Amino acid sequence: MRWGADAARARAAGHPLVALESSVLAQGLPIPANREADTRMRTAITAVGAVPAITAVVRGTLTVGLDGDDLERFLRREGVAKVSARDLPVAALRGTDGATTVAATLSICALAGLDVFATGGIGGVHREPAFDESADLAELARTSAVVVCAGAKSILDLPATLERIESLGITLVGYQTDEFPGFFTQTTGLRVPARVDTAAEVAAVLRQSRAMRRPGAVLVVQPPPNDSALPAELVEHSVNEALGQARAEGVRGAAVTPFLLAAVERATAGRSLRANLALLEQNATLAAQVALALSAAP
Ligand code: PSU
Ligand code: MN
Repeated sequence: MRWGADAARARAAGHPLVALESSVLAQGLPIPANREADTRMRTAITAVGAVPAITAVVRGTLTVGLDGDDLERFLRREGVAKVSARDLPVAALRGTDGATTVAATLSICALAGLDVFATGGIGGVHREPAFDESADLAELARTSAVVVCAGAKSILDLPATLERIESLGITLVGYQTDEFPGFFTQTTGLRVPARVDTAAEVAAVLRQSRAMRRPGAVLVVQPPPNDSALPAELVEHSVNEALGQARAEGVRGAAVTPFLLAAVERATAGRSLRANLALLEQNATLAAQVALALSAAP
């Protein structure tokens, strides 16, 4: 494992770190919005007083704190593969440049001892075929960390995803909300089992979970910010269009999520992209606050 200079310094000094994934930069968002996402998330975390650490596989080396020329290569997506948790061993063996999904990032968090991770939306159960379930859920079930997100992407089957989160024993809390947000939308009509209102409370939930030796994550969901969230009807319509295109083109496997996100972006004339950037930034801020709360005395 390699630590970037800033991340290594933070770890040595005991400063709070926030892990970030790299798949959202190399696959999830288009160029140049991916660079904007990187800047906004890192700036947000730094503003709170924590240190951002992007995870990645850099030429086969698991990395915490992707930076410099390596980060540039990922932002320009020159030969960068999407890497989930199960892909890590082969990527390491082959010397691959791999952008880490939520699942892969969680594996690296466990190895590196990172407690807090901010992302946009987790993967979940796809609408079709329903057996296409993101490995993000299984890794959430076996990685003890706080994961801040805006729910699961609206391209997924959200009720089914919520059921799987329950089955897998993943602790789920809404941040200042009683609802499971829909990533692009604030409301879904689906309820979360518990609500928390402060970052300190989130930190306390992780401490409880660890005291009980629960193996899994504390998944914190926060709705996208008011001024950029999309109306549910627009998202529903766009997702249906995107699913039709995916079906027509026979898109499968790891390519499905990036394909659907790009199709929704086209169908919403870029509004989904603005929402995506805003919620990534907001999640980064909350994750940094949680990291600070965790590093303070309980
Ligand atoms: N959320 C986004 N953009 C993304 C993803 C999530 O806004 O690109 C990525 C994350 O890395 C997530 C992955 O872990 O999509 C899920 O992919 P899959 O369904 O193939 O597991
Ligand atoms: Mn899949």
